[in-house]
Amino acid sequence: MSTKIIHIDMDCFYAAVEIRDNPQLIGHPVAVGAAANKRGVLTTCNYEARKFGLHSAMPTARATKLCPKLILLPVNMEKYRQVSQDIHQIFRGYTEATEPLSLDEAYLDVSDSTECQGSATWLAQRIRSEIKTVTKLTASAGIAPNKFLAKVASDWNKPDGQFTISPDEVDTFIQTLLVRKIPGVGKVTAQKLHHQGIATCAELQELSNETLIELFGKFGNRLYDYCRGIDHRCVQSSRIRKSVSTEHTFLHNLTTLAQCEEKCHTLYDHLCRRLSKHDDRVIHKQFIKIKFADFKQTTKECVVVNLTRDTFITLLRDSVGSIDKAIRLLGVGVRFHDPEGNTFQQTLL
Ligand code: TTP
Ligand code: MG
Repeated sequence: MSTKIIHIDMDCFYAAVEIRDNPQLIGHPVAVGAAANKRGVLTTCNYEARKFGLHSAMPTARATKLCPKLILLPVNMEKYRQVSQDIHQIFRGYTEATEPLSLDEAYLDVSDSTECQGSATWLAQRIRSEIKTVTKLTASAGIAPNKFLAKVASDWNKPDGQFTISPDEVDTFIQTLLVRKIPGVGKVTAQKLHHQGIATCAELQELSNETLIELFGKFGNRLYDYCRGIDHRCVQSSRIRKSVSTEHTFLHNLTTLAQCEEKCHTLYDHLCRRLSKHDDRVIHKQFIKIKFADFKQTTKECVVVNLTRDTFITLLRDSVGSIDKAIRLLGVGVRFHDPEGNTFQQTLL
């Protein structure tokens, strides 16, 4: 199965939060940062302000010269942290394989996801739409076979857009990609390359690994791979996996218990296949997740000793009863004993 990575990044994050909370700012150039008289810089600015050439880290004094009508707001980290928690929670609702990069950005490995019929492009759309519903803010996404390309792609249709690079498009895409678009290539590296007459990845491919290492040290190795569209880095979730689950959104809503039970069996088989990768873990609970046609969601779980198919059927029956609302999504999963918590319990016993 091919690797599918989504990189999600909020649009002009701090500024967007401020504008959301004060709609009078809509349509005006807005920046968040420290005042010019404190020799401050902008942390970010909205897209209206970017039209004047403003950007993150620009001294506020210069920014107000370029854009005299700029509305400058102070940084309010508490607020951004709150929104950040919300979006990272949304990401984890789709996969535990999420790697937060900053308050407003993360990588998601969705290779195993069966949602959206396995389409990472649709999944990214759904995640962005959920972000919009929950936070009233927009995000952009890149979908690609590795982290490097996903990150490049999330910038492609910013703001409020997304871009997919499928595995068979990588070679063509990379040829014309400008080296300065490669994450980690700043002004200095880009200039060094320009002096060698190199502006695109196709041109960068002409340099040997040795030459690149000579020029850029360890980063040279990375560049050698990146300009070929290669990146073997895994999405590194810092969390210990707490659960494994699988779910499916149906093309046609389910309206009878019999239909749900049948789908439950298929999901169970898929779950067992996924669990084979985690046979060192002890299962603590089984749960079922149900999303109704009106997008309301419910989960029901119970403590178990052994994983059984019948437990899911019981949970299903308990949750939906006689089904008075059509069902658009069903999911089944297990929660593991926390390996450390487990040891603690054993010593207590
Ligand atoms: P970014 O995602 O780099 O920028 P952004 O979200 O403002 O804009 P874009 O639409 O291009 O993604 O950074 C996220 C937030 O981090 C940003 O809103 C403010 C903060 N930040 C700083 O404080 N200093 C910086 O130098 C940068 C780049 C960002
Ligand atoms: Mg951003």
